[in-house]
Amino acid sequence: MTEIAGVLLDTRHWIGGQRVASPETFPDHSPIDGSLIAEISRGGASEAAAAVAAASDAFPAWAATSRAERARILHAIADGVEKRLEDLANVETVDNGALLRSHRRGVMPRVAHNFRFFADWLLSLGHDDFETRGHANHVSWDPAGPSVLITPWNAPLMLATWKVAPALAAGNTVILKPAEWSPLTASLLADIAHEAGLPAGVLNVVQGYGAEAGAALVADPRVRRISFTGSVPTAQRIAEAAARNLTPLSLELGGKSPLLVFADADLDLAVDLAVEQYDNAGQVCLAATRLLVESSIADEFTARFLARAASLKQGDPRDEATDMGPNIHQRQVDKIDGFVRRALDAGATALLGGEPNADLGGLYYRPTLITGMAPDAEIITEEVFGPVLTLQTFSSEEEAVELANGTRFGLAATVATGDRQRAERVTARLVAGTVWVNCFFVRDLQAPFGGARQSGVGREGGTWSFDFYCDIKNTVMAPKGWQN
Ligand code: TXE
Repeated sequence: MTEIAGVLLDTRHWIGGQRVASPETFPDHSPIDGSLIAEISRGGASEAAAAVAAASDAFPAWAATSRAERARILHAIADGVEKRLEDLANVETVDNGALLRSHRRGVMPRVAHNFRFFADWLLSLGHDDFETRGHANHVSWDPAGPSVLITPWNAPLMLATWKVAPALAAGNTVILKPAEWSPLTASLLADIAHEAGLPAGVLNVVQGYGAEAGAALVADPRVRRISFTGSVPTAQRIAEAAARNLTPLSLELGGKSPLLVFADADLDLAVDLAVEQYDNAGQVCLAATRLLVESSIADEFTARFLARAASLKQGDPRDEATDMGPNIHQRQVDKIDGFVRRALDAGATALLGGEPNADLGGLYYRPTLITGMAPDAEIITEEVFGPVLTLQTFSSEEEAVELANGTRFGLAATVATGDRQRAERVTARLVAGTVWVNCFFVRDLQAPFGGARQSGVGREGGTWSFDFYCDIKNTVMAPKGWQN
């Protein structure tokens, strides 16, 4: 057991209802100060195979468990999350560096809600029955089988439970592989699920590197669903492995989302929306990192934005007064800084930031605003995944839409305008999985979530999650041929 943020944790895998160690471990560092906080079991092919075997063995009984009982256990897991909310929030903050106040008030309550929502959804899920020329036609949602869920480090437990909750509710068994940079709350989730009465083997957690544990899991032919959130190159590798077994997969990938600010917008609101994009130190797939502002208001918008952004307090994410914590890992900071350096070398200007915050140590990147780059510059077209926004101007609605749709991504878009008709015209033309108008990050689990273009394949949320995790079956019974 390891003590982290006052919480005792078991950092071994959780397979078939038991803690299992690997011969080797890997180090887990806190982004707050770079210190080593835990050694984690380093899974590979044999742990992956054992977890898939456990999930396969547990599947028939869990699939046959009544919906009412599955829903009851999911609610019990939500109760456990709420009971251990402080532990989860503290451990997550030390592990991934996101704000403690957000984990306490926003993220962890939503983790519990993920379980409650899908438990209730399961109970409301009907069967479709209709008649076809006298034949009884029936559609059912059958559990698909063992499901591999591979998750990233920017919102570890939140994104993991978006997948775990619907997969379990649907009657599937799960092998969760959390990101190696933030592996800890998955381990606590295994304890909570066990205490809630989830049978052994229904939820398994395999720790390890993507190229080892992750690659072995997605290549296993016994796996019936793969759901992944992460980067495009990793998604391509996973899709290749899935293609060999024709395993259905859902991919939630990166973005380069725009915020379109029209001259008729409420400028205070538009500035608030823009500054909000620095949340979680910019490590949010949905973040509207490209500010597209109508030329006539660009100077005033920029002045107000810079004044607001200057008041952001960067520092220890455990401090209530902090607005922006560190980035996850030195490798990520180097990557962010590389994007910024190359943009500046090519002639762009940093109106704000543009470097790590040397006062706080190398992992804290200053909130940055870049302008003066070509429309096809790397910093406009590639996901930076740090607190780096770009500013471009437009002179017509046509040009705004063209710029907004001008990348290979299509995860989200945000529009600030005071003109309802313009909102309707523009939103209809944006290529994005989610479009917000005069708001940002309003998420309802009933709504579909996912991306167009290279931002993903498939949708998560409500009925879309159930359709993905189930084998949907049509049964047709003739009115003849019966003996009783
Ligand atoms: O992601 P990876 P990384 C983007 C963001 C970021 C970049 C790189 O731009 O800068 O990705 O982040 C597992 N088989 N996003 O390198 O590699 C890995 O262990 C199976 C956007 O951390 O995609 C981890 O659990 N699994 C994003 C998970 O994949 C493999 C969130 C994600 O890691 C694997 C995170 C393999 N071969 C990063 N290789 C979003 N959409 O929100 C790695 N993994």
